[in-house]
Amino acid sequence: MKFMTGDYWCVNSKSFMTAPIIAMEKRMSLDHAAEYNHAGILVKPPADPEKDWGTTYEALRTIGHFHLRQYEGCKIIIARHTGMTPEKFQKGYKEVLRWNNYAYPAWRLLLYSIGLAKYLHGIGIPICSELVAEHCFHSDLSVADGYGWTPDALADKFKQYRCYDVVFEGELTKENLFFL
Ligand SMILES: [Ca+2]
Repeated sequence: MKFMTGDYWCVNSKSFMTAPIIAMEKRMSLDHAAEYNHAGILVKPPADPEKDWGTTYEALRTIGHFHLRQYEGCKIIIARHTGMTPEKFQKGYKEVLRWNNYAYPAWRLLLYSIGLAKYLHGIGIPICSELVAEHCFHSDLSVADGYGWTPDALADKFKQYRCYDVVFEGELTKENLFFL
């Protein structure tokens, strides 16, 4: 199996929010480049080309479980922490499940735009990429608690840190997922 439970992904979801988020990420990123506006966790890997392509846990309008196929045709990067195990995944998953069904804290995007997201997080509802980073933290695979991470910062980390393997980067298509 190419993909595993506990893989993380970032996507350019081509939504109406994609362009403003990416513009903001470019301003925040040390490399002044960004191409991904959303991120999530792979809970169940893609198994059937004719079905949903696997289950995600991610922060959309609400935080919850969705399916990877919703990003068909979008550019995606899927990466794996070299230390990820089923036990570590479960440990982190149990923690981030406390956000299940919470509404997306859209107001925090404003904090990102003024550079305060790392410091102001109220009761703590994470945005999409913070949910991923928080999972990583509770899986004992990161020392950062997760707040302040953008999808671009995650993608840069996946590509540059030796503790991550990029399992796939490219257009999310049936051919690429199942037949490459
Ligand atoms: Ca960047």
